[in-house]
Amino acid sequence: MNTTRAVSAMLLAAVTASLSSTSALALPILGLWNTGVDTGGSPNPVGVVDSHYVVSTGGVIDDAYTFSTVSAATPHWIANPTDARWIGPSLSTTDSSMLSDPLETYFYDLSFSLDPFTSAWITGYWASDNFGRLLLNGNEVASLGLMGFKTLNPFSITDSNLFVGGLNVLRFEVTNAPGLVPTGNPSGLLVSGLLGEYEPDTNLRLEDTVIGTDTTPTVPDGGSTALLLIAGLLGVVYVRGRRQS
Ligand SMILES: [Ca+2]
Repeated sequence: MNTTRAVSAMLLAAVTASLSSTSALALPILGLWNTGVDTGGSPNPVGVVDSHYVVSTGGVIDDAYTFSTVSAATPHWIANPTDARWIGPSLSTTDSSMLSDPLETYFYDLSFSLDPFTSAWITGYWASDNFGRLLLNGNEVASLGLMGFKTLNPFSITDSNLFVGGLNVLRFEVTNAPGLVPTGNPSGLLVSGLLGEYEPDTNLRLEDTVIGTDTTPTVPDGGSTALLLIAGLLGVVYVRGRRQS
């Protein structure tokens, strides 16, 4: 591709981006994985270590294993849905009713990145054994009680101010409470139907990538911005063409 054709392609991309900036264009937030799934999003077999959530307790990184909810160890947990699996700090591939986890708070962190955006939101369902707190970038957005394991509970994060450009951390904080009966007392987390979208800040992208060093604040104006870009890029095409000719 010669220089003129390359600049023409840039021109087309700039116009397309400018036109799209005047309407809502929602893109999926990548990296929002349900618990207990593989790299393709399919549920893992029992005992497999979750590869998406970074789990820690007491500042120490731990593994979170995939659970079966037909085990005698977890008879009170809501059944695994089709798109996710319970995960927890203990490996449980046997039908033991005495599985117990320490009375600790377990942090399940899921990280994702966002380009510059104008709005963003996340929805999903979760269950926890026992108490649960859900935080986005350190801000609590939902919580579950002692019996948080009995149902899949919906949540939504719609306050765009809680999201940041760059790295975001969605933290599921699960605290195992003392057991009520003298049997096992497991802890675990289930996240299902996790989805998110964001509307990219196309004006910011255009100014950053095309105009470059101009940091003067501008009032968003799709029409005049497009005309300035077209005029500027056509000038580049003309100058390049003159040099080549
Ligand atoms: Ca428990």
